[in-house]
Amino acid sequence: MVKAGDKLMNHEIDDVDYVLHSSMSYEMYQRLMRIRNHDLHKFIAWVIDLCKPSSVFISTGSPEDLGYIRRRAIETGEEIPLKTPGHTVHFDSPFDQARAREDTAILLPGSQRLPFIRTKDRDEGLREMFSLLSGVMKGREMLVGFYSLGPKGSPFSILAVQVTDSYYVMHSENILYRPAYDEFVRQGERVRFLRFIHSQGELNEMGQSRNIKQRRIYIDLPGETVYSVNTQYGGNSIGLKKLALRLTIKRAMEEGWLSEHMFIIGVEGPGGRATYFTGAFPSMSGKTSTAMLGRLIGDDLAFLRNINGEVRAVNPEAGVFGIIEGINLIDDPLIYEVLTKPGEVIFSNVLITEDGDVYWNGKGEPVPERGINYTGKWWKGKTDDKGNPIPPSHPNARFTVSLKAFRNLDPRYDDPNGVVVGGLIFGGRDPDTWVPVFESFNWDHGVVTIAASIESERTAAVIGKTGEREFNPMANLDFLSVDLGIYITNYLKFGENLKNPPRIFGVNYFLRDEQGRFLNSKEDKRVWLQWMERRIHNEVGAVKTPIGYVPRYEDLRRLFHNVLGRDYGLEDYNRQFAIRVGRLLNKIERVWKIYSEVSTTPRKLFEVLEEQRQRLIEAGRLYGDPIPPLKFEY
Ligand code: SPV
Ligand code: MN
Repeated sequence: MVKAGDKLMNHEIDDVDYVLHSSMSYEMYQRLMRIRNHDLHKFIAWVIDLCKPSSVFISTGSPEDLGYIRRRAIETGEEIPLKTPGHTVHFDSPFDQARAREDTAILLPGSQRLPFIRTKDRDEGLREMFSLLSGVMKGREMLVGFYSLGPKGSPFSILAVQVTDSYYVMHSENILYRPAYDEFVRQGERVRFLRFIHSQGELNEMGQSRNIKQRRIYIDLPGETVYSVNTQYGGNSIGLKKLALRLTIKRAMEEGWLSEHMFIIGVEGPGGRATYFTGAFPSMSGKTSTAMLGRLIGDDLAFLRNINGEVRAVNPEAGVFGIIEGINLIDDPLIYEVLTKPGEVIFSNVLITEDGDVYWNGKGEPVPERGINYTGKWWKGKTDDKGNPIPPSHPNARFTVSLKAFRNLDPRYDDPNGVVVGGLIFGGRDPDTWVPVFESFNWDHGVVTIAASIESERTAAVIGKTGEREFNPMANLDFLSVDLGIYITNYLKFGENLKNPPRIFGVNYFLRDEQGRFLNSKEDKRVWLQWMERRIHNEVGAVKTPIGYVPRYEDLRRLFHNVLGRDYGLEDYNRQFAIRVGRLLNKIERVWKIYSEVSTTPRKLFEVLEEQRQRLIEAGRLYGDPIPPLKFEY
């Protein structure tokens, strides 16, 4: 067992130069030395000393270096090339197909605890981690990559270093993030950077992490370091994605901005104008499909800052790690095109067909008879140990691709000043409570009753049973690294200093009737987006209800005609937009209870919830339950 002394904990090591010199080629050493930052040198030497790689590759992000990583990913079998040029497939272990909540923890000193967040004693966690990482890279090459979260040279952006022994992980990051070796060289001693250390650990004969029981993902806030071991699934291994989010949320709290689990899109309104929205949805709840309806800036993460009284946003990422299940030519033509044309795409956990192509669940083609998937050889009717059918691809199978591959990319996706945000959208899988689209009365009301109150049925993006209703404020709960009450307080404060705060909207694509049938079709969200776009420009009125502003029937009827070319019946409107008083009151009760157990919850939250409760009770007394929206028009 490695002893975790202070030196080890603080990434300190003697003989930095000797370690660096003796563990890598002169060429690699020079690449590292070109960055004049002693902290960085110390850190790299420290990881080498701990993980004992047999060689080290320092990536400058040049086309040759990117090509080297792509080639090695194939040579080592981490990725399998397909017949379409640029396409490869990576397989994770059957037990490593999604984010592993149980194995992920924020390290905190002593017995500190945070509500809803898995925490672990820092000393204990680091000791365990160092022992798992000790010598883990023997016989392997250690890869070091430099990236910028956000456009290079932007006031929003944060630099990061990834160390990994997986070519697949680095290949993914080369697609998903902006290479920034030159930025490190330019900033030298001034660089403050996030640190990510990953090892896939021992592999089985299929090249999958074998020691899943020892899978650990530990987030060390003071050192701005995340450790990840014995896992390959992107959400656990790609440091700059959800692991970095824990660190950037912490920084955002300290500096008064927002680091969010949100897409950023431009929605085209009349005359071709673009109005920018961010959108937060729990994974697999319509986020990507909504993002694709606009001009794309980002599909998953956003940094939001108050710049001169306006909210501006940038995407820390430069690519998409998206869910592939159900993507087909009819419903998602833009993504389908990207996934079927030649170009750099990493598929993960899909089926490789006999002719070297890919198949995924819901591709809109006949299911192949056989192929290869994450369980090895696959055939129609294959079952697991418990006799459950194994589908061709995993429900959380993914694709990794550059944003530049998308035809609907917004021209301002790399703007260092970001785009002005007109509206924030929040949604979840809610069968019976929220209406399909509505707008809050103001910032605080939206933050509290919409964003901080999201509940959603669990999906396959997380290991565990699907379908259960889970509380998921801002769709960001899985990634919180700070106390929930403080996170909410920061959100409310952020709104105080805005000259023209963005509107806050709630959406719900999953409303069902008593028989479990969806009340809306998939394409209805196009109409909701157009309604929100018009609201921001004060071009449509609304019905004032106890939960906020709801669309007027005549506006929706017009929009359904213009956007989808179809009728929208009054009956549908009344059913979809009914105010479900009892259910809404129950929801307030659930949310109230949760926050009342968080000691740092701002008083404002309870005030806003209480006002909403009173409005609902009063409306119920006057009009019963549910209340057709027309009742509120007078
Ligand atoms: C999500 O599950 O929210 C994702 C993929 O975007 S992951 O990287 O696993 O978080
Ligand atoms: Mn996500």
